[in-house]
Amino acid sequence: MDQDNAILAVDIGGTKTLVALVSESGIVAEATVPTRREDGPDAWLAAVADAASPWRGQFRSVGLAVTGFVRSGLWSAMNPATLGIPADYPLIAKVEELFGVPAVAFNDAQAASWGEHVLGAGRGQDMVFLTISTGIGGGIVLNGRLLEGLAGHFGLTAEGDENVFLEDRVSGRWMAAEARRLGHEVEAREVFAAAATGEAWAVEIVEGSAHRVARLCRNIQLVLDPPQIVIGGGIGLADGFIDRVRSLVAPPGQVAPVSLCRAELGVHAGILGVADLARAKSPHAGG
Ligand code: BMX
Repeated sequence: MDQDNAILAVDIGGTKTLVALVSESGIVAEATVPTRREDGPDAWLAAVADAASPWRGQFRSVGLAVTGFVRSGLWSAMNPATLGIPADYPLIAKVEELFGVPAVAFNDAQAASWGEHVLGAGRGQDMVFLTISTGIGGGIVLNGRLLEGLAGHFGLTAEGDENVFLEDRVSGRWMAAEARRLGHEVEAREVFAAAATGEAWAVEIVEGSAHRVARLCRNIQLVLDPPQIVIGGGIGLADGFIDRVRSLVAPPGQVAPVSLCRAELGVHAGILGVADLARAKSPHAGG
């Protein structure tokens, strides 16, 4: 491994945090820790430092892919229900102090889009990426360029005429809450398992979520008409979910089909994407 050119890549999501040492040829080592939602960002970063301690001195910069909004090195929640990040948390400054190397930060789904564009299902093509997990994140690659800022925050679009975010009616969190409302104390994973055996309450929840994702895909197509929409995330990749979305996405009478495909990099899209972005932002002196 070219140690001088390795990146410590970190993906902080609303449920778990993935920490990896990534060289130019791929992932060298990785660890997953839970994102302890109540503990706050100092504790989340301490857990990252702990997980990365075996790799001290082996990376030249840190790439962060984080749920929420990042601008000028400051990190904030868009939807505190996905993760309660305090407003304008000085993410880059804290990470640079913690690790003593430069850091870059991107939204988690935007980083994952870039990963899928460079190495995965969207290789070499323009694409829209959707990750359906704790929330719904997204990213847009147009003319080979990743759109940054708010672009791709599809989960925060309004749902119906209610004053709620789309992701609050689709995501894993919503599925578990809906199951509880219907008398089943289970997580999203178990909702899928029950739906697969035909339990009506579970089928209804999965269908409801898939229906709203299908409508979102149709709207994305009407705005951007990307060659493909790549779907990832724990819910997005759950058995049968994409097939359900596909069957709902093109009601009769509508013209062009939406091209949906599965993300190829799975949980690694964010860390692979952000490692590539970190490398591009601070090219190694030697090349
Ligand atoms: C929310 C928002 C996005 C994020 C998406 C997926 C917050 C904290 N997050 O829409 O920035 O990309 O969730 O996040 O406002 P994940 O945690 O489900 O991966």
